[in-house]
Amino acid sequence: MSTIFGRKCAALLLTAANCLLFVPAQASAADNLPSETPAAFVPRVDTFDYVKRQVMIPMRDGVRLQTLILVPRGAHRAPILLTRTPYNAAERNTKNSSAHLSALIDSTDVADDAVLNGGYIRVVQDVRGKHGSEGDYIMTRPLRGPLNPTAVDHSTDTYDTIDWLVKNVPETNGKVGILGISYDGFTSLMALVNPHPALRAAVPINAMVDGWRGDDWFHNGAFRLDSLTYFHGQEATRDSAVAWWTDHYDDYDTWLSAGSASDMARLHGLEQLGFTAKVMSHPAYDAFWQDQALDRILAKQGIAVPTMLVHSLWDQEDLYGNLALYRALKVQQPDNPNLYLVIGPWFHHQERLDGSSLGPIRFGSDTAQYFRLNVLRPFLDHYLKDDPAPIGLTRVTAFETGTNRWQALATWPSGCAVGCAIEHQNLYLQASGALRLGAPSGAASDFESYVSDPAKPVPYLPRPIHIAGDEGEASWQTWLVGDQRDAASRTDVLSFATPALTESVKISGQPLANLIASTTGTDGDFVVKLIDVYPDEVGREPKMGGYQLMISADILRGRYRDSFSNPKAIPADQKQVYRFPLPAANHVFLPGHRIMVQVQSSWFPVYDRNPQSYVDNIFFAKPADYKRATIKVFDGGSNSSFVDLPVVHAVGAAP
Ligand code: PG9
Repeated sequence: MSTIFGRKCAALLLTAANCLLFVPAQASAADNLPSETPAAFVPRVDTFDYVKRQVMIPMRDGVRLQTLILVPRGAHRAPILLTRTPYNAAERNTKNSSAHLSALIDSTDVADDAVLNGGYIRVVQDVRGKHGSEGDYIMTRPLRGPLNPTAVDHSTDTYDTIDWLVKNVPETNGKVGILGISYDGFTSLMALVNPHPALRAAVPINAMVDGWRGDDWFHNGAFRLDSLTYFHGQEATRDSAVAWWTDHYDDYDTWLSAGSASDMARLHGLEQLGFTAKVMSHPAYDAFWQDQALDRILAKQGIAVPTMLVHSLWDQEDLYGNLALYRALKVQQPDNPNLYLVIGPWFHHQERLDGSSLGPIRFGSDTAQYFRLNVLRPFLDHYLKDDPAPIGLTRVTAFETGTNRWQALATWPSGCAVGCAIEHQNLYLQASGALRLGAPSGAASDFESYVSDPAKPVPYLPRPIHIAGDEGEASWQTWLVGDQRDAASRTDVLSFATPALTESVKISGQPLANLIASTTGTDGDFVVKLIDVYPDEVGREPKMGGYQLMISADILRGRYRDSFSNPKAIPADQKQVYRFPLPAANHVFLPGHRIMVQVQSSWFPVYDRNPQSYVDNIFFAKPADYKRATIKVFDGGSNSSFVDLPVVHAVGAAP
């Protein structure tokens, strides 16, 4: 660059200050108006209470991953908290430009307390193929092996990253913890496969563990339509900058008018994305899904790093994974010294936000803050600090809903710390909408019926459903606690309820749906919802009068009733058993409340519509395949459908 300083002034031997005022008469046009922008501006950051470094860390295959490192100023022998994300590390932690770390590590970061008050170094990295990182993006990239023939995966990338961090961040004590929510929970779990020796703690929160069984993509074979918008956001571009478009205000109309999931995918050009084709060619639970399910993988190899699994009871995205993993690990090693579990009354990722309420359900205290300060922080400090305090936590910390209290437990599910036992009891669906704990009554031929029409599927929220934008986002987050009265008043939803309870009923663990049903179709979905019905009027909370709160609910695609990997048509008009576990609950139905079970055959547009006539692959169902069907749910004598409840009973002292 040619500057006045460089040429004219130097000749005149003027000081820089004088030179600024000197305008040579004979200067050429090019020399006259130099850029006012320096070649490289050096920002002044020495007053900041932190040091920020943005580095490209090389992986074993030469690909470099963009990594943001935030070090509290003056940190010395500080542990590192690492998160690996597809959601833009730089955007997440530098969107606020401030001299204060507290403005960068805000409520979007579940680790804020540890970093701001505990002196941890915060590191956030873009996974390969996303945002500032190099390399190829593969959705939830499977481990090296048959599904991933390359030499790299999230396990190796985490290993290489930790190796670099402990060698290149002078302020660290060499101990690293990994934590993250959802996708970042998945990457935290991947770090546990062949872990780096410096990895001393992991906190996978609401992690995606098995995309088919009950996390983001499917539940028991029913496809979650919003997955398509996610594929689009993640895979269309590296920077996730192309927006998904809609053509109706009401999502119900948007998805219904599109047709099948593959029709919608085509409408948005999703055949260009690698993962769309993979998902659509694996509708059943085959090796593609089984071999990347992290509960299976980690149960085989065990976990050698202290790990705190965190589960949300009303997780609208990853309701299955962490508890499935906990179960699998307990089977493999019942007294695993490295395993902790937290169960909280939250929606997906609410752990980092305010946890005083979920929709209209109030918990009497900020449960998320309690988790962050009293559970997460002691765990991290114990395993990552140099001179750790005793951990002071039991193996399981669970929030009991209904009574709204934290429980310190030895294992899950256990109901209470001492003095109780779990006894499975069947809650029988009975004629005229009755529901009964104990022996069923009536004749084996009794049934209730409804017509399930794919042209008018049951909406999962009252219409219009509009999830885009902040307001809509709130209804997505809270939909699992949405009032089920709208559903109860439809003719294609069956409701069965107990009388008002005279004493409380406490459940802990997974209820199990056991429907005995027939359909005039050759395929069909079954949704079973276990509901707490509030008393008709509620003094302090009048709007909760009669509220129907889902405690546990899920869907089963009928073709998978006997085998998740080998679907088969349903013989029309023949009784079949549809038996499937519902999500875990830790709930007390209080006196005056009623227990309700609802049964329906669609939940739209969270789940794609079952055409109700058997086709080879529902992703490609044609308009003519979608048929009305009459469903009979049997509810008498030996054919009574039921929900098996894990009921907690006092043994000796009250629980
Ligand atoms: N539930 C989201 C997700 C996780 C893993 C794979 C795909 C989606 C998330 O919130 O990150």
